[in-house]
Amino acid sequence: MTEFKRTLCTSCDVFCQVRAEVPASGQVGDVHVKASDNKQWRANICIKGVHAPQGFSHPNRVLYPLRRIGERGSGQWQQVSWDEALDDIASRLSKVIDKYGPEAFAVSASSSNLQTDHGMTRRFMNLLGSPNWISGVSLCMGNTSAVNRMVYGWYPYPDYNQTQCIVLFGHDPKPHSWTSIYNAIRRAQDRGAKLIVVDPRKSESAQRADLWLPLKPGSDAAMCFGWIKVILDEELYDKDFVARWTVGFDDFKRRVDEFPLERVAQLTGVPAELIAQAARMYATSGPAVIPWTPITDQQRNSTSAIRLHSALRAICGYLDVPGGEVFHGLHPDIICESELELHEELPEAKRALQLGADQYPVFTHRGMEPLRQATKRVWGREWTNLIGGNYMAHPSAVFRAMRDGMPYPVKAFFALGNNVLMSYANMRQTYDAMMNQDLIVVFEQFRTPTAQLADYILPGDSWLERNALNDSQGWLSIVRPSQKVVEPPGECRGVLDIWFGLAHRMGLGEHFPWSTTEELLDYRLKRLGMTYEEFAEKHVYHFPKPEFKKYERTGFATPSGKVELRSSVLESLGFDPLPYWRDGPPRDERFPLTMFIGVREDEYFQTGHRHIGKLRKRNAEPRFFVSPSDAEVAGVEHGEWAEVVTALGKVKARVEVRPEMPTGVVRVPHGWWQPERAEGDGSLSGAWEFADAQICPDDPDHMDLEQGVPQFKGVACRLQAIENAEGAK
Ligand SMILES: Nc1nc2c(c(=O)[nH]1)N[C@H]1C(S)=C(S)[C@@H](COP(=O)(O)OP(=O)(O)OC[C@H]3O[C@@H](n4cnc5c(=O)[nH]c(N)nc54)[C@H](O)[C@@H]3O)O[C@H]1N2
Ligand SMILES: Nc1nc2c(c(=O)[nH]1)N[C@H]1C(S)=C(S)[C@@H](COP(=O)(O)OP(=O)(O)OC[C@H]3O[C@@H](n4cnc5c(=O)[nH]c(N)nc54)[C@H](O)[C@@H]3O)O[C@H]1N2
Ligand code: SF4
Ligand SMILES: [Mo]
Repeated sequence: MTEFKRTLCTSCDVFCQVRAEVPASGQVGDVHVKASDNKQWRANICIKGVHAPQGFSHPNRVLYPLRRIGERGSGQWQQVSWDEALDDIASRLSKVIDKYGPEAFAVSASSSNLQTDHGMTRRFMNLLGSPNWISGVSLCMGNTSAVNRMVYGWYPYPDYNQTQCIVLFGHDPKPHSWTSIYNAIRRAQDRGAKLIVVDPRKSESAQRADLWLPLKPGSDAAMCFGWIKVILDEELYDKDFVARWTVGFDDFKRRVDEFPLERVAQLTGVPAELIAQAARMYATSGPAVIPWTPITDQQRNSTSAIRLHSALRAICGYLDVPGGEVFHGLHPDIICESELELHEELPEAKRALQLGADQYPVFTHRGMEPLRQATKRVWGREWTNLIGGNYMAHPSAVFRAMRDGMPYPVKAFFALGNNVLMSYANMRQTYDAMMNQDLIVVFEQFRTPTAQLADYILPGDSWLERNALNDSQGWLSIVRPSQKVVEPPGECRGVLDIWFGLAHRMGLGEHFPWSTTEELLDYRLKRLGMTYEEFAEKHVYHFPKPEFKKYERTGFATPSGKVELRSSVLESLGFDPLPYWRDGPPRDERFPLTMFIGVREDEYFQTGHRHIGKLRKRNAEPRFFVSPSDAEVAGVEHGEWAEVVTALGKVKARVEVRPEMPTGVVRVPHGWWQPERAEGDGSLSGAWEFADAQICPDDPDHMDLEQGVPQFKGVACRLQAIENAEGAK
């Protein structure tokens, strides 16, 4: 009889539950991945999930630990055993620490690592004494969680099943992009919920929306001010909630009054009447939700925009109510990752050394410190790390310390399931930073451009080859098991083998009393009195009884215990306590257009998957989307190779003339390189031609003030034919 396992797909970061057929051969390439038949969770699956086995059985997969033997980046490797690799890594890491201190050790981790490391990366670093952990979640949801906590102490999740109105600020889930959210939105619309889409482009979601607001890229914060102005002026807000549960309303209202609709219309390019209509729809349709969106995570006014989303939820009374946005809290009976991370073990003096916290504190230890007591009061723990997005160092500051040794040297760097070089702003800086390291370890499945610069590549297992538990990194109190389907090929292993192996070699063994992933999973479940195996057999998901309006019992986890429309935390960090609008940066006539990075591609997750034949066939090359008139002005034709240039650099792709693109706006794709290209020729397999990170600036003018997130939406650029390019290759 055919055996199926219940597995969570982590080929992207929405973690659909799928059914995987166990193959007789035991080979990952023979696994069939199918939609789950679980009625309550509904069937969610996309082409990346279906073709994952093809990706994991690809001949280029790294199956054994590799040690660099030539120059860094030369593509010359020697296969070594895990023991040899870990012995040498432990010895070289110890040398760096002896010479420069533990803070000279930095780690960059992705969502796939966050899903599988059960807090062990932070645990190892905290015990060692390094605060310099960074992640792509600093510009995707992790930072949203940090800002949300400053307003009302936690990060809520939309109740799609009962909501009456959904507002998408740019976020554009599609059948093959964040499939489970796409399906949840469709179901909500089918039962009559309204959909409002705020997007410069008529996206797929915009085409299905009741209202579409085509704003200028980067103007989301201004748009929110407009909505709130209407809601306050027309008294559409929840006065009782505001009176009882918010602080700073009068100051907040005065700030909002600086945004009459004519001004907002001018800042956003959307007619005042349409803005007012959307605001009324949001405030009066019944409980409404503004799902998380990466758009406001990646803007120059990011902190203000996220705070204004939070304020909208609060003043309309949509927090922690059915159909609104719900505070899940932590699962009471499962040992959470925050508990395992041991942030309390990192000495105060080391926390103070966290890179970038002086300038951009929001998601760092310094930014989170004022919330510690309140978090304990409401959620029972001083240290809670939501979406892995709290207590992080600032990425650009870490790369500068790696490159320049300032304010102190960082000389050992680990990249865990993260194509670092291509996944932050300013790729040249990241490259220079990596070239100045004594030790680079990359934990990967493939020889990505980042891995090509490593001293060691350690081969990682895949989601079909491991057991795991998932609670969406603390966002949900719903815990789901993910069952191993086949044994990993070659010597691929989980990330825990790295930390357990290094801890034992570096004198931290007593803090890592587990020898396998399963032992750690058993430990996490011990309060339920079940082993992992029993749990995974018995439960598709496990959650405590939902409770709404928990704040009536506990208050909010902010210093005042209320929703802080005027933020005491941001004020204590030296920032404007109210949300604001910051104009600029000044226009430069060399760059007449505006670009945004985004519109995720169905076939790939971020920088990955381009080696999978069936997917690559559907989508072979990177594409700019351009309006017909901009293509004409730039003198480029549909289908031709062209460049987008910003003040920082340039990137190459084919021109795709698209009628839905607004004039003046260019879409640049994220994450392109060519895995089929040999390594070692200096091109980093095409990353130097195609990676968007080359044109994303991280200077203060292009960064948000409080978090320092780079502006990926709304950067000045020009589009040009390749022949005319200055310094073209
Ligand atoms: N320039 C730029 N930077 C960005 C973005 C952008 O648009 N432009 N987007 C940002 C966003 S929204 C996000 S979410 C982040 C995403 O950042 P990440 O989630 O880190 O995504 P990638 O950088 O593509 O790296 C994923 C790598 O992990 C490897 N991998 C996948 N699964 C596993 C696994 O199970 N084990 C191991 N060991 N390795 C695995 C893949 O081969 C791939 O190389 O990037 C952010 N950074
Ligand atoms: N297939 C696939 N699915 C994915 C991913 C993937 O790589 N591949 N990545 C996942 C991840 S990590 C993320 S973060 C999400 C991202 O996916 P989405 O949340 O959908 O975001 P994007 O694709 O970056 O851009 C979506 C929309 O934002 C609009 N936009 C551009 N600039 C602005 C602006 O300034 N304001 C507003 N309001 N809108 C703007 C664009 O026109 C576009 O329609 O997708 C997830 N889903
Ligand atoms: S949307 Fe696709 S890639 Fe993402 S978790 Fe679901 S099946 Fe996997
Ligand atoms: Mo993301």
